[in-house]
Amino acid sequence: MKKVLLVSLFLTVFLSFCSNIIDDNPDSHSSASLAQFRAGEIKEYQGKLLSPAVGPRDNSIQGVQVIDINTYTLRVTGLVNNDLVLTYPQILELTTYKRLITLYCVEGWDATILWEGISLVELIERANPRSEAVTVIFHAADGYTTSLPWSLIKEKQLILAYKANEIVLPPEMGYPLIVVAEDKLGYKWARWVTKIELSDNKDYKGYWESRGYTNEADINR
Ligand SMILES: Nc1nc2c(c(=O)[nH]1)N[C@H]1C(S)=C(S)[C@@H](COP(=O)(O)O)O[C@H]1N2
Ligand SMILES: [Mo]
Repeated sequence: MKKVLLVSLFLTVFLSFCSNIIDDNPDSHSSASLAQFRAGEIKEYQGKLLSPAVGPRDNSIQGVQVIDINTYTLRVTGLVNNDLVLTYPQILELTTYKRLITLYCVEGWDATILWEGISLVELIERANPRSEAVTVIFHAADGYTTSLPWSLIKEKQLILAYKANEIVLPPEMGYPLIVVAEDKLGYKWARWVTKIELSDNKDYKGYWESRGYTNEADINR
């Protein structure tokens, strides 16, 4: 009798161990909550196949950040005449824009996603930037920073996205906000953005830029 108990105990432990391995998603994100998150995610847009909003990639400097939206604010500050602090609901009230844009990482992968969010130009202009402001520095919740020329943001009419493939941005993709830095390498796509700083330093270097990656970050296609 003891033997039977031992064997069944062993089997139970062994089987749950196996199912843990099977459950384990190759992309390292736990499956149950993610499936719920992704309900409603579109797979195709205007005849083009989309990449999943959460892919098999995570090279964030401090791992995925989980933001408490109730205390979250986005600041626009630095060389501006009108410092702005916006809550998430206030951000959602602004005019929305949709763009189908591909993110290219220096590691070689890319992701084509339908982004939806607000205009960076409209947002920054609300803060009334001073004429000396030439660089826009993005600060993120994980301490990451990167920057783009203010002139480039205007020229390309860049957006700050809160949705990907029609679903609320998953934490992995930068919830609540990611910079959709069209035509620039992935390291310019700041996620979990908390502060936008206008600066007169045209040579400002962010996290990866100060570690040898070019400040232009142009895609080589
Ligand atoms: N806050 C923050 N934003 C970030 C990063 C980061 O580490 N922290 N990594 C960048 C890089 S290198 C890329 S390629 C894109 C997508 O990163 P992912 O591969 O981790 O999804 O996010 C960018 N934005
Ligand atoms: Mo990257």
